[in-house]
Amino acid sequence: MGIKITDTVLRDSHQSLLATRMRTEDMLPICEALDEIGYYSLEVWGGATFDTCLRFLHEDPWQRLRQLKTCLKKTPTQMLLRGQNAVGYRHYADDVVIAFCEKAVENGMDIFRIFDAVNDVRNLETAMRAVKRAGGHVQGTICYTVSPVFDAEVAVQMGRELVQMGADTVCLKDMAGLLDPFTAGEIIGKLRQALDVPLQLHSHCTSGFADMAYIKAIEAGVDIVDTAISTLSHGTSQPPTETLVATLRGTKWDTGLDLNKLTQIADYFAGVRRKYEAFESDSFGVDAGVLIHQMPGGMISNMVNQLREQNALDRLDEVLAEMPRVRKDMGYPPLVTPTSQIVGTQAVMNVLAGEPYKRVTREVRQYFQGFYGHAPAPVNEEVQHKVVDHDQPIITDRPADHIPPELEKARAEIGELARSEEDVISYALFPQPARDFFTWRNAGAEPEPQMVAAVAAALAAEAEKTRPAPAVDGHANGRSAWKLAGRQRGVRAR
Ligand SMILES: [Mn+2]
Repeated sequence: MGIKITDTVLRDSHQSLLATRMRTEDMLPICEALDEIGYYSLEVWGGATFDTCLRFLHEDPWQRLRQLKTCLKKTPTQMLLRGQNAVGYRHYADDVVIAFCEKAVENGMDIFRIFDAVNDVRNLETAMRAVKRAGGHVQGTICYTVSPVFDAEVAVQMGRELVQMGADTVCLKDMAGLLDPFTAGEIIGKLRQALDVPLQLHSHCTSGFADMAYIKAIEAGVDIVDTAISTLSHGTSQPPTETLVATLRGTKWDTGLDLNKLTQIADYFAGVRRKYEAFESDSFGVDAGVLIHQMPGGMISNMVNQLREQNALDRLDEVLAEMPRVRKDMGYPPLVTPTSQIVGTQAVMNVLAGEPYKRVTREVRQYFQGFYGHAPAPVNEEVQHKVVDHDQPIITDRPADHIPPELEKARAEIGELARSEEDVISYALFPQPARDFFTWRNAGAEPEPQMVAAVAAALAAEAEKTRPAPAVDGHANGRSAWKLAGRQRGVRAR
């Protein structure tokens, strides 16, 4: 059976390489050609793209989806959904998650890759059920992580649960590029034996493993892999589409895709990439450091920013040593948005405060209270006792059962500014960025022209040099005038 390909060029590849800044205007002209390739799917939407549309690009993410769907007549659209976090950074009430999934299907989304940051399947239930009911394809997701409590057996167990819950396909998602080739072969092989549904693999080239891991996974029986068109591949992005197509040509895994057609697409995106050059991350090629510290690239740059803010960059080594201890205390969560930021920030606080958990973030308190779900391993009870207020209960049931409905409250709050149900959902997910966007849109403004943004960025850059701002997504890890200005606008908007 030929290997099927999901191209990430419209989502993860520009999230990884260009700080998620690619605009719809740069996607639409190539959609007809993309539609002719014969991809399994095109990944077009996710948390960071949704957020960036509202926050930085002054674009309506729903409109982007509708426009893409109009041009992609044959190729299924695919998105990444953070389970109960939908496309945001916290657990939302069930009514928001359900409304989001229903409207996403209605606006043209076909395949939903649904994951949870701590691999707690209860956090996937509502989204999976809503997508199924709306007629979408549910891809249940296992987040790959390197830890003493994650292995092929754990992955198989989770895969079985996902299929029982109705997953049409199962994805092994390696968000940090930590999956080495032989482990990939082992896990995919065991999943293949245990599950009857198609298997997909998603990885990143950050450490240099991914191209090799894909081959071992293909030998072990994976059905679909995520690649990026060559001109937006490698680095922290996915392996190049064309190289895999050429590699498999003439074998039993032949993708059947046409290299000449792919070349035209690669040429087009070479031009697009130049347009967003200022957003390019500073790291090129292989980050071998990942092989040692096993942390996602964006996580380290966030910790560096936080230390720089406190004038404590010289303590980075202590923070790097503290991070695994915090992760152990927290029961070895996979390091993916938002857990990567939660663990990283706490490691910084532990070092700077001179005493572990003397100061904790709200997120850490909630995590130890159970509001992110079951950690993969038991949390450190001593730490739990220290950080959770004594009058606060520790919850062990599904976290979203503790969140009252939110949609009607959001509708009342945003009032006339919302023009559609989609607007209400955008507001429920990202209150301030959505309100700012609606206000700006109602003023009759056009999408922010790129050149104006560039000039503003250059002017702001000097003042920005000493002030780090929070990264919007886990992959963006460089510094440039563009990125700083974008973040600065985001910070102001909050
Ligand atoms: Mn990814």
